[in-house]
Amino acid sequence: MKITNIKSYEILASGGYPTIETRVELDNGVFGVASVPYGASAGSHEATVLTDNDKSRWNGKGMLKAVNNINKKITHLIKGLDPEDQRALDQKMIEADGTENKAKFGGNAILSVSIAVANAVANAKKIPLYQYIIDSYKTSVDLEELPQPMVVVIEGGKHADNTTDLQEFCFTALGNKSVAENLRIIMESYHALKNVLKSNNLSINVGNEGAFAPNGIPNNEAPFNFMLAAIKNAGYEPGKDVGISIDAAASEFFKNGKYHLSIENKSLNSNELISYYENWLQKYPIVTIEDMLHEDDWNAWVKLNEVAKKYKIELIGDDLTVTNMQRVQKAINLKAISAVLIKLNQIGTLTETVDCCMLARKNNLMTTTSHRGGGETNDTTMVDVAVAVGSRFIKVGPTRGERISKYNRLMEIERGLD
Ligand code: 2PG
Ligand code: MG
Repeated sequence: MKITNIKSYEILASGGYPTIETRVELDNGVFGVASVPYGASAGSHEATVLTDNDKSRWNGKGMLKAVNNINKKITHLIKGLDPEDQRALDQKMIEADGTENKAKFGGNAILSVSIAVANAVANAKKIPLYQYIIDSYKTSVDLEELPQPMVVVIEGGKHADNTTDLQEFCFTALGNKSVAENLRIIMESYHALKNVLKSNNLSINVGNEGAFAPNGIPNNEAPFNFMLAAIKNAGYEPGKDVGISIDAAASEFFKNGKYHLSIENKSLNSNELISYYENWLQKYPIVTIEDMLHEDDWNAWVKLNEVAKKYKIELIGDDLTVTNMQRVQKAINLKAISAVLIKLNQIGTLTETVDCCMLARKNNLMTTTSHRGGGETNDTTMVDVAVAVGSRFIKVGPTRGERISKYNRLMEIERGLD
């Protein structure tokens, strides 16, 4: 096979601003399409999301520069090449970009080509994308154990207004039920949460990821109690049927060496913040905690990881590790985490994403593959990647088309249709 044509263009992402979609065509007439998301609380070590900065369109958030980089530069680079050599293609784009963080072409540009090529090959071979990833990277994963849902049900931080300082509270699947069963149990609990919030006089508006964003919530601990009540009201047992995961996205409330919890009027140093969290780890059925500290507060991460281990809770790096092998390796060396969040657009190629997952697995770190809060699309590549690398969870919001497309894809895979 040969790559014959590449075409990129702007489409709308879930936040109402553009993102890019790319269509790669092969000499046999088969094509693959991919669109890429971006974050609202992106880590500063992530691959660049190249935007135009041209204030005359989309408030500067247009993506024509990235589109042109594909149509004019990347096309020349990879036209005529063998699409099955994904590693070489990705390497070629990385080298031609030549920067640490894909600032020249844009991580958004490079990733959309990378996954569109993979989709094209999977289509040509008439196999599901996850199967193609398993075959071409030899991930040797056990398909009996699919990733399970980690559903964001309350969101705050940068994803909503006037609500918790912490960014996400999730219902996480427990036990060895099917994806469809776990999703039903979690979504019934999510619907019960609506009534719990209402009866506490809180709004049931939703934030960026389709989770409730209760305006005026009194403190950062309140969501735990609302969530426990919701699980019970739905007829399930917290800690047995459904667990809780949280993502503080703490880099967002860290300023001048302190963590500022604005709804509680508190400013804490790293040690004080760890004690503040430990109180919750003791009390609630928490399964995972993520980005509880600033993305470069390495020493504090090491301390928190020891605390989390005491309670058998997984500590996930997200902004800390940004799906980047160097940062994940550093975290492994320091024993700063026990798990890694995986987002393709944090690093910008399929190959680097899969390599990062394999590095995590070799070192017994569990992975969770995640959606993005800034602008998502209906693209479901993240789900196929999660399946192909054996992620334990996928983290995705509970409502809105661009979120449920992920769960529907996972259930489609579970049904064995694709
Ligand atoms: C996160 C993500 C997704 P964002 O921090 O895990 O929920 O948020 O995409 O805004 O970085
Ligand atoms: Mg996060």
